[in-house]
Amino acid sequence: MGRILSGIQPTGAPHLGNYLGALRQWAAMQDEDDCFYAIVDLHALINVPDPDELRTATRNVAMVVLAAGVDPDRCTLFLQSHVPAHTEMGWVMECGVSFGELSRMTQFKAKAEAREFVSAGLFTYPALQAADILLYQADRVPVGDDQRQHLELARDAAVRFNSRYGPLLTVPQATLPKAGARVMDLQDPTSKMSKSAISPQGTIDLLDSPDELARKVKRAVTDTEGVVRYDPAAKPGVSNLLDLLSAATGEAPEALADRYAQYGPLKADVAEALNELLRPFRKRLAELQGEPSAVTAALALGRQKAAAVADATLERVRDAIGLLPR
Ligand code: ATP
Ligand code: LTN
Repeated sequence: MGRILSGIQPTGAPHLGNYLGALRQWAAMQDEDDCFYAIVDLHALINVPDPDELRTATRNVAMVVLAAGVDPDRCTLFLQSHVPAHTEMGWVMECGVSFGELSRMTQFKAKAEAREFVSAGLFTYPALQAADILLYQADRVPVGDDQRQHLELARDAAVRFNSRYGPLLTVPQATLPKAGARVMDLQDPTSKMSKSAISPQGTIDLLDSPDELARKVKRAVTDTEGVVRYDPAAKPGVSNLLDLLSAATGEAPEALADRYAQYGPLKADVAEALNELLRPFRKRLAELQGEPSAVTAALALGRQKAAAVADATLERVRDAIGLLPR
């Protein structure tokens, strides 16, 4: 049994990329591994969200995670801010990674460029992420492709810590799904599907109705060649549709491509397969919407389980680096 940790931010509405890249793996791993899943509300502060929106987003994301099949009795689901050890370990990590390392993070560069107010938190964010992971001594971290570089930093931070202070922290590994690790925007298939996309038509919200989903897939940008072929570089739109079908059916995108002569029928099948895939998710979500107290109870239980593990690691870290006992 391995130790797993992953996180999702409570910013905006979760989308199909979050589901295929992360949440689906989260649910699948909980039977075989000891899983810790954090809703990283402290990370969301880097965007300076409106307080009411943050509260709503946090509850909604928790509900979506539960609807995706994450079961609070078989894993630990918690809010990052409920376990103060994250902030303390975050500072330790900030002092253990370099300015140069953080400056090389491509996500920082991309996000900093796109906004006027660049918070210091946006810059140090990967150090807090490393803290999230290392506090739980995670062996594996199920994430989408966009998180690879942050995971490398967490690994480097663990290796450096261990060589300075002794072998205390587990060096984690990223686990990417076979299909769906990088779902692209339907309107701009060279960018990843994102909560912060310019056109909402390019992002499939997990709260979209089946009809809305089908409409967005039908309007997905393709190309004028009119040939169905899997070639992500030359045909990003069509290849993204094939990747989605592959993620939903488990078949290889190249093999799926051979079955279609036109874009219309491919789109129809993608929409149908995705709606079928999301059917159990939507059913559970509707149930949970009727019982918000289930979410509160899950998070209260998770907080206790998470704090026990995180606090134990933090005490050892404090001692190793030379802080006096409290
Ligand atoms: P934003 O889209 O605003 O940049 P985000 O959705 O990437 O935010 P999170 O909510 O923290 O940020 O992501 C949760 C998980 O979803 C992470 O493991 C991330 O790798 C994964 N993920 C995000 N976008 C995609 C995508 N387009 N394809 C596959 N996985 C994704
Ligand atoms: N950076 C991640 C969210 C995140 C995370 C983590 C993922 C914060 N802490 C720990 C895995 C493990 C994101 O933006 N998707």
